[in-house]
Amino acid sequence: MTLDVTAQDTICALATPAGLSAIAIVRMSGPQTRHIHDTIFQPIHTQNQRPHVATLGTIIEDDFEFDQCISIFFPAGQSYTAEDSVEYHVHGNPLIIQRVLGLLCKHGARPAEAGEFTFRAVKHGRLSIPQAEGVYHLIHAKSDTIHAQALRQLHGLSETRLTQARQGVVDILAELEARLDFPDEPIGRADQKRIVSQLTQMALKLKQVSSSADLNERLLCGFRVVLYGPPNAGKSTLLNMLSQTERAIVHHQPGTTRDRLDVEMTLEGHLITLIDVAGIREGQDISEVEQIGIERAKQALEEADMILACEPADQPQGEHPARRLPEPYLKKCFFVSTKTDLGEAQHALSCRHDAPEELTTIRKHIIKQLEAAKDQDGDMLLVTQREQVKSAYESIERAQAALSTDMPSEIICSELRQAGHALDKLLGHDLSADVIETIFTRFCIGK
Ligand SMILES: Nc1nc2c(ncn2[C@@H]2O[C@H](COP(=O)(O)OP(=O)(O)O)[C@@H](O)[C@H]2O)c(=O)[nH]1
Ligand SMILES: [Mg+2]
Repeated sequence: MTLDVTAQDTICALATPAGLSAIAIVRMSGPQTRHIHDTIFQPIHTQNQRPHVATLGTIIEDDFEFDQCISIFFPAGQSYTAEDSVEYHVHGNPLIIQRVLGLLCKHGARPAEAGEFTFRAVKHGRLSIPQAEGVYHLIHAKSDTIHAQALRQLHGLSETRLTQARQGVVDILAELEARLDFPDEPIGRADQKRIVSQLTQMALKLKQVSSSADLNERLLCGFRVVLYGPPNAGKSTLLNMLSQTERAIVHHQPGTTRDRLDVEMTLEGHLITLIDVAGIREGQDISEVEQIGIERAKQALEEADMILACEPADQPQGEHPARRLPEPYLKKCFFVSTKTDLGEAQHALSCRHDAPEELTTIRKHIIKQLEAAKDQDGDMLLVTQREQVKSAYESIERAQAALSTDMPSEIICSELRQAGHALDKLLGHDLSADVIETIFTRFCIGK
């Protein structure tokens, strides 16, 4: 589906889940809303429905009553989409819902595409893209962390670093362009040293947002913890204990786990995905199926945010397969002694399948790693359009290089404009208008 940026028509959709419910909400938005609403809705206690006020009435056509319901009318400029909009709180019978939607369409509305109400809110400047993504995550959040972030984002609180960087772009562009465009005005020379330091700050802010976005996306999908080790180390047992489920098959026969198993759980409000995989071993007697399982286990490491390397206390302490992993993986490893009731524990983290306090230690450790991995100042940003942020900081870095090598101002301005446009795509502002305004207010050009 592609949403039509130029769409001027009126859309309608069910805003609540399909199926039976006490109340269902049908929404409509667009220029024909007022007309369609006046045609099909008759208030019961009043002649004139007031905006934003829940009003009891009937949905009626040709004397046929569809439902008695509440409607709320939001005039253009004061609605979610910025267009005339209305909500009908009808009785939640699919038959009624279909009839109401059918009636709206008969009078000129059309069924909305998925996400189209929020898309219109962005198109009309009511929401920035990060705010719209906040709305998405508010609906889809599976953990307290993401829920809290979604709200911050909806309120626009997570855009600080982006808006600060953009403001920097506007200010510097105004300074440089004022001198280019109005050479006869007595503006003086630009303070090159200050601009370089400003650019450094801006590039840093954007780099932080861009690099944190990767990890934040991980937090969104669940911080991934892979249980890794030899067969029969108690990995599947540990997964069941941590997730308090019986999802993984546990058996004394080595090689029981073959397919990868992902189990989602929340830990102190964070979404965690525990990943159980086949045990790693080498030898002639490995079947083809077991070998495929081992390969999948190794592949799972590529996605791991943390590797719980399980080292069984009851097996001869040879070299643990995790110790042979390349450095980037090794850094993510935490060695846990498992089956500690059967032998000497080797590591600070240990686990016996019936020892809750040891499991608590492991849980705390996972949280510690997750907290350490999060964006340090906590100002995470959940955006799918990360390439805009990346492209903005790359342009700023090029502008900085151009300035340091005394390139003409035109080149620096062109890079800054690219950075500004990339940020505008996210934040929905108008760079040119802001630069012109800044030039005229700051430098009093033309007086
Ligand atoms: N005594 C003891 N046995 C355990 C412990 N953890 C797991 N086991 C047993 O070890 C065997 C292998 O466990 P499993 O979780 O399937 O190991 P995996 O191959 O690493 O997934 C099973 O018979 C488990 O019951 C433990 O802490 N103590
Ligand atoms: Mg297993």
